[in-house]
Amino acid sequence: MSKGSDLLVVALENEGVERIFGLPGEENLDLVESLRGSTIELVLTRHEQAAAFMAATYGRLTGKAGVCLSTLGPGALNFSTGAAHALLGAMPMILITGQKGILTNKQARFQIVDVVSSMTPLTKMARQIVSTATIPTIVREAFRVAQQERPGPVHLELPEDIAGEEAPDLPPVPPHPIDIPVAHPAALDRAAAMILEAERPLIMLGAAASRPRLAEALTDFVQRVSIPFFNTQMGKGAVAGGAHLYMGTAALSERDYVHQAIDRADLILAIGHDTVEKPPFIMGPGGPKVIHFGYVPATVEEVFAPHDEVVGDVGPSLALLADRLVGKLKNAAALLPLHDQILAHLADRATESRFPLTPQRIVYDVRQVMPEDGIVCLDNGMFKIWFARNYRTRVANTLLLDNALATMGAGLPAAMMASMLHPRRRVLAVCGDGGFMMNSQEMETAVRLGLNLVVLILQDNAYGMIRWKQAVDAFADWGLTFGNPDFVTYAESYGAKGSRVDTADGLAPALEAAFRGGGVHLVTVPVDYSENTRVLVDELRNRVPAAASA
Ligand SMILES: Cc1ncc(C[n+]2csc(CCOP(=O)(O)OP(=O)(O)O)c2C)c(N)n1
Ligand SMILES: [Mg+2]
Repeated sequence: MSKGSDLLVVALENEGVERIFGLPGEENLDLVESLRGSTIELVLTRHEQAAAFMAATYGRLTGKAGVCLSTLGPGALNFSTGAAHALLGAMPMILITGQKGILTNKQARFQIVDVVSSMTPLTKMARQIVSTATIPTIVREAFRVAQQERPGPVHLELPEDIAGEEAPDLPPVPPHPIDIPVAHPAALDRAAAMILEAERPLIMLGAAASRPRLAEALTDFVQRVSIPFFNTQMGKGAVAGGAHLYMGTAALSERDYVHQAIDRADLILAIGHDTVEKPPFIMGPGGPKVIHFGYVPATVEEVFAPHDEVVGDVGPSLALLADRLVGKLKNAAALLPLHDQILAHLADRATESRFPLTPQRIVYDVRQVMPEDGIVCLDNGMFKIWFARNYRTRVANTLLLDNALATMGAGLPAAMMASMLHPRRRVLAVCGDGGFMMNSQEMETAVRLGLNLVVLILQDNAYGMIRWKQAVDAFADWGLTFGNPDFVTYAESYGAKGSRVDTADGLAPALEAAFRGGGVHLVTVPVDYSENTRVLVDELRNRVPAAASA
């Protein structure tokens, strides 16, 4: 005989789960005991939000659902932001929460909130487990739903009496192979005809282009057709070795240098675009035609309404499309002449020796110390726009950012997960002084786990991005500054190392030394955000829209 929690753990092992991230409460103790005798490691965090961000990042980087665990009420509610991050970001994840007994309950309403209802709008599926007999199927179904396109979070609530209830040793349900259908030949023929007719085609790689299983096929497609491409923020790095075809990243919705190419294009092949992202460009009458390529159909928005779509397993579908195009594309390179001039703007001031450092210089220095396969995980703040625009990526999923929920606080947990999955690669978290402090307690977790990880904090003593928007909108500079701990001492108090950059040329050596030293190392650098307005407002405002000058 087993008990409910044993069946759950066997079902998780059956799904290949190796780790669960979380912070248990007394309602989870049967489950914790079942985990003790299992092959699954319990990774304790210091806040449930960080556990959820880690599980989400596991899902994002592997395509397999990451698993996190919390108690009922307060702990479960701390999962909310992580669930939303995974839902909007299409990251497969299973959230398991406890609950008081549902058959008998001697604690009245103590700590009880309706967690399943709170999770319903934040997940693809939210279910309470009401009987041990259903555990094998419900877990299999949870993983199927979480991992199937479009991936996302699934919530399972395990009440403590069901967890502790005796149950027969039911076998888990084995996962069955799933092949996603390839696009219909009629859709491929239609798309091929549109592309062959286009005079100035351009490829856009969106968030779904970064699915781990797509990297090779996408690179292959772009190289076979040789059409220049740009990417959205979350599509960054999806194509390897395409430097000569890369036209930039659309971190703003209009007027940026990359929009010189977008505005001139007459056809955009939007591969894996997900409208959860801040729009990479605004569709309107007279603009380019758009074909959506995706695992799932396009959503239609005020700013995005594709003219055609090719739905199906993206990699194999693109291979079939390339078969129809190769050797017949006369205009593939039409927009390429814009390449050098667009990218030249991004190099502007990248090596300037000003102190505090400009965001351009910080991005440049980070790129110098990160190998091609190094992984940079961004928190949310002003620097995200700079990294998205200026940081060049050559390997899939080497710049992880959240341009969907765009939550602060995920940078450090995401980097911790990346470091656990790729212990031999350099991993850097880049955080503002605001976002870092939202989950800085996880420095303890990172040290306890013995991770190799560098955390770069950009210090402006402010919620800089909001302060910038305040200035752009001509509001008074008010209410958005704060004080900080001494970050070096703060890092040291966790048993991590810390260093402070206090010269313009000090950042790259400090990062290099931190990586060579190993362990968890925090580097703090003051940032000069006056460039935000000089470049992102004044300079771009004066740029003549390409369509007008074409
Ligand atoms: C959880 C959460 N709270 C608030 C916001 C709104 N917000 C976006 S960026 C930002 C400021 C970030 O400050 P910091 O981390 O210091 O980065 P900076 O912009 O100063 O570089 C805020 C408050 C958010 N995205 N997420
Ligand atoms: Mg700040």
